[in-house]
Formats: sequence, structure tokens, C-alpha cells
Amino acid sequence: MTSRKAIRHPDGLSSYLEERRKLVERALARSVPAASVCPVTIHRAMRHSLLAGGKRLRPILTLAAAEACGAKDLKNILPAACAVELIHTYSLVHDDLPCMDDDDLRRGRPTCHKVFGEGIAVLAGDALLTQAFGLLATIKAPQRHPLSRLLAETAETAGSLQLIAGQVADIEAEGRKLSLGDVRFIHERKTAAMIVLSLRLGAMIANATPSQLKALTDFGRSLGLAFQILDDILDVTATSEQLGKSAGKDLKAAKATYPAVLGLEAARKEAEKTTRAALRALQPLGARGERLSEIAEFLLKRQG
Ligand code: GRG
Repeated sequence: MTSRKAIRHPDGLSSYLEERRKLVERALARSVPAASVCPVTIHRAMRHSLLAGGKRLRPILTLAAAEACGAKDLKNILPAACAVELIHTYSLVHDDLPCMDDDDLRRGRPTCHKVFGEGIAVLAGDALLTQAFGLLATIKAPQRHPLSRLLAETAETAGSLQLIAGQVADIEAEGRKLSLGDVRFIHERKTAAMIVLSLRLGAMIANATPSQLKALTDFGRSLGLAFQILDDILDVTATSEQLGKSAGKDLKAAKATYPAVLGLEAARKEAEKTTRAALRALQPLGARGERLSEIAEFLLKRQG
């Protein structure tokens, strides 16, 4: 995949991912009110979806981007790592609602509205999104990237220009024949934008230089697109057990996906090509980008 020689790390990628995932899980459990806090229904619903064991890709990228920019102490990075996971989880809770994608299974569990009802699920999503900004407000940001910048970028990414724009385009695409450009437009907003944000928040809190920030932004755009192309492919090739969500849904709903437009083989090639572009984007970071390269290559091979 890459011509660069792999640099040895004291711990392998899988133990790194496992250790970071545990760190994120502990921080997430503290990031929202306990299930016993009144009103208990909403906090149980938030925790049901948030603590259901997703891959935690976005927060891990936040931590890895900060490390790639020289951060040693991750304590000040964790609120941002949790914030991106809260926003991501909110989008999943709302996307699963009957008025959106109407799904029963997420992260291997019944979806939020299946357990708590639609009203509480809407509110749980709202509360997760709101709490994300509360977490960001606790960050000690460096002078180069003030807190107001971090908050503004997060609001723009979660708002009507990116994440919601992607969802709107996805809804309006139903029943229409889309070009590859249309599908890419949706994927860049629905998926890649949050991945770019995850990396940029970690980098900015670690006081990234302009060239480090640019490298990580370019990396995130390609990684995010490759991740979604793979997600499209796995919808066709993997089982619901492997995915922890309903497989074959895109196909059934005639969704805008890379395999639908290009076919499975060409979609696979596109995912590889886009991953290679992601790896090239990391070159300005030198050895410090090696962990992120490993993550990108690992994601290309994922089965769920
Ligand atoms: C704003 C309501 C609303 C929706 C935004 C994110 C989104 C659009 C819809 C969710 C469904 C979907 C297919 C999103 C694309 C991004 C994606 C691949 C999400 C799943 O991410 P993973 O695989 O999930 O990282 P886990 O559960 O591991 O965190």
C-alpha cells in the first residue's frame, strides 16, 4: 500500500487501539450525567446509545492527531475526543428514527427509540449534541487556536453546511439516479466532515503549526471518504452481526452508494486509491504521522 518503511512502535496497533478505546470509554462514561440523575429516562437513553461500544474511531483520531502534533498529556484532549463521539452518537440516534432511516439495530443493541420511544430518542440526541459543546467549553486551548475557533468549527461541521447538509442531500436523493459526484458530495458532508473535525480538534488543542494542521485536514478528507466507501461496501458484503447494525439496508432502500454507482470491484479500488491519498497527505508529518497511517491501513481492511 505505501512505499514508506513501517516504523516500529513499542506497542502494536491493536494494543494501541485497545488502550485508547478504554481511555475513551472511561471518559465517555463521565461525560454525561449518571443514569440515576433526574430525569432518569433521558440520562438512561443518552447512556444507552453512547455507551453501547462503537468503534470510537473519531475520538481515537482526535487523540492520535494531538500526539502527532507533539501532545504528551492527553487529559486536555479527552473533552474534545468525547465531544466528537457525542455529536456522532447524536447523529446516529436521530438517523435511526422512523422519520429518517428507520432502523432497529445500532451498535449491536436495539436503537434508542425502540427502547425509550421516539420523543425521548429525539431529546437524547439533542442532549448529546448540547453536552458536546459543554465539554468543548472546558478545554484549555493554546494561543494559536483559541477556544472560539474550536467551537465555531464544531458548530459549522455539525450544522447545516456539513453534517446536516449531507443528511438533507441523502434524503433528497431517495428515488433519484445519482452521479458519482453527487454521492461524493453526500459522503464528504455526512461522514468525512466529522472525521476532519475530529483530527483538527486534537491537532489544534496540541497547538499544531499551520502545515501540521493542513496535513491532518487533507488526511481527514481522504480518510473520511475512504471510510464511507468501505461502509458502503460492507453494507453489501458483511452481516448484521459483523456490523452491529442492519446489513443490506442501502441496497434495499436504493441508497446513494459507491457500489451502487460503480459496482463492488471499482468501489473497492476507489477505497484503496483514496486511502493511498490519505497516506500521502501525512508525509509532511514524517515519523509522527506513522500511527495515523497504520490506522488508515487498518480501516481499509476492516470487516465491520
Ligand atoms: C444529523 C440526523 C443526522 C444525521 C447525519 C451521521 C449521519 C448523518 C447518519 C448516520 C448513518 C450513516 C450511514 C452515517 C455515515 C457515517 C457512518 C459510517 C457512521 C457509522 O460510523 P461508525 O462505523 O459507527 O464509526 P460506530 O457505531 O462504530 O461509531
